[in-house]
Amino acid sequence: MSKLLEGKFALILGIANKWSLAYSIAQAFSREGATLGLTYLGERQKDAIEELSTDLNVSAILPCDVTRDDDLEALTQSLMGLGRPLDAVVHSLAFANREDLTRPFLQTSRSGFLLAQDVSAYSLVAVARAVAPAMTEGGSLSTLTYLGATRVVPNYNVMGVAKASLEAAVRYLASELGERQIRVNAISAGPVKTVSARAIKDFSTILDTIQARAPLRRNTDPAEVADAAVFLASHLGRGVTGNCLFVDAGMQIMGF
Ligand code: IMJ
Repeated sequence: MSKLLEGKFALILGIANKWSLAYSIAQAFSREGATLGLTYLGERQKDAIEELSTDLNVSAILPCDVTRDDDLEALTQSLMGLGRPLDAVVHSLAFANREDLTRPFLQTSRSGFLLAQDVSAYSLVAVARAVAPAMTEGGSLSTLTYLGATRVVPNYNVMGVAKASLEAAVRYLASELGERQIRVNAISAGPVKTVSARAIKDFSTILDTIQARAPLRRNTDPAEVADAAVFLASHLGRGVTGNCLFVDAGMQIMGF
């Protein structure tokens, strides 16, 4: 079978370690023939990403702290200097202060709220603006979201509000970038045991509940999320923009 991303160049932001959804996505993109650019945050992630990239088809590893405009400007310059159009971008980043994911939402500070919005939602807008000039032949921008954007999930709190903002940003960006044939979508993944999720109180109980109640009676495999990202980045996804695709074993449809 021919590969779905053969000849495409994709940028993936958000690999921190081998459990990252961004890493599963990078593996699936490589399998489908894409050449990858990866970004990292800080020196610790640089080493991790260099090690992980050895069995991937990686042509560029670039620093990018999405809260720094300088980094984003440098990202644009690096991409423009590669001499080939960028076809796909995956944004798989989020951060909130840990105490804002344990205290009551009512106690969220202004600075904690703004930090979550900056890293987890505004960053999509900033990344879209930084990468669009390199997407000269159109392309696909996908981000990762979670059910807590639209439903109340215990402890998700300030991240839920940030994901709501992210999902709205997907629609506004899709509307504006459509004329350049750039599609913008979100993938709403069911809970996956990443390092981000392990820190969460009662995470095992959440996974058990999904296994018992989700239509597919199991949890979400990162490889399923990655394959949905392949679809969106590929020719097969050409008619899909401004959308949120749930890859969650069906959990999202359940009322009880
Ligand atoms: C996060 C918090 C509460 C409940 C949660 C999650 N559930 C799931 C997550 C049910 C699945 C994971 N998730 C979808 C996230 O978006 C996580 C974001 C996150 C996690 C941390 C932990 C460590 C930290 N800051 C964080 N910022 C964002 O210091």
